[in-house]
Amino acid sequence: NLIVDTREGIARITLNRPDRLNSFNDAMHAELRDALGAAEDPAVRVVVIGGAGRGFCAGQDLGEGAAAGPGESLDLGRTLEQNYLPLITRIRALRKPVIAAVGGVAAGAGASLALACDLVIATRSASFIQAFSKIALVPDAGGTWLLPRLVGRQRAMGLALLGDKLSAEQAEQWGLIWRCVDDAAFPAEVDALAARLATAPTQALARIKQALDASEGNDLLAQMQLEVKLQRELGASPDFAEGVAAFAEKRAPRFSGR
Ligand code: LHQ
Repeated sequence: NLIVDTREGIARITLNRPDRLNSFNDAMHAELRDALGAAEDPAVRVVVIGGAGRGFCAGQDLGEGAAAGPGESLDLGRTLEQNYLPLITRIRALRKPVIAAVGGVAAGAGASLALACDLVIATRSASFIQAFSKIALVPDAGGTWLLPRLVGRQRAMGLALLGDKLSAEQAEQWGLIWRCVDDAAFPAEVDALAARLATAPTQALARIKQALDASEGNDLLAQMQLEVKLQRELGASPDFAEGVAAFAEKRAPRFSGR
């Protein structure tokens, strides 16, 4: 259900159930948890999550057993607690950038997965669908938290209440995603972005991620105090020494990620 390829500091994770638009079953969740665990290895400096075939991810697999039959009840909360909460928290906690490479539709919890990543790059033909309300559910896997923070209350409301398809171009204009690129250029653009981040000062990137995430709950003073702590740590890092030396010597830095 998953293809993992780790080389040159880049862990590429591909959701691989293309005939179901890479929707999640328990097995794919378990494999993704393992892959993200393995990506904690310091040799991995950036993670790319993409989808096989024409879609990114259509959220929860709505096949067999997805809804209760007459007189039955089904605990969707348990699926979220066991699968989606650990997935999203793992991505946010990972001390390196995680890129969502969205080469097609991202729907339901598949959209939440993409939006929980640190940078989202998409093909021009890709789209984002808050499909939840269409099947009488609420955006989950962090959706109700992520959406208003990314695009504001009004656009979040419109997306979540109506569940219409949002084009990648509109998503970029709204700030829901980082960039959308022409379909033909997409693989090269994803590679270039990943390679750039894989040769960047990883410890600094990890702390940038930590600080931006912490800002959601901090006031200005608390946030500046966090910056003091993080900058103090980074001041002792080999990559900071290398960055300053490279600047003085007017050459490109060679960051080790330490
Ligand atoms: C699928 C799926 C899918 C199975 C396409 N499952 N087969 C929910 C419940 C429990 C707890 C946790 O949280 C959640 C959160 C959620 O994620 S709820 C939202 C779940 N996702 C959706 O509601 C999206 C459902 N899919 C669609 O609306 C469409 O497939 C989209 C708009 C994404 C794409 O449309 P098309 O490009 O027209 O493709 P398609 O519909 O023809 O799909 C291709 C195949 O993939 C098709 O199978 P088939 O055998 O007919 O070729 C679909 O049945 C299958 N597929 N999504 N989620």
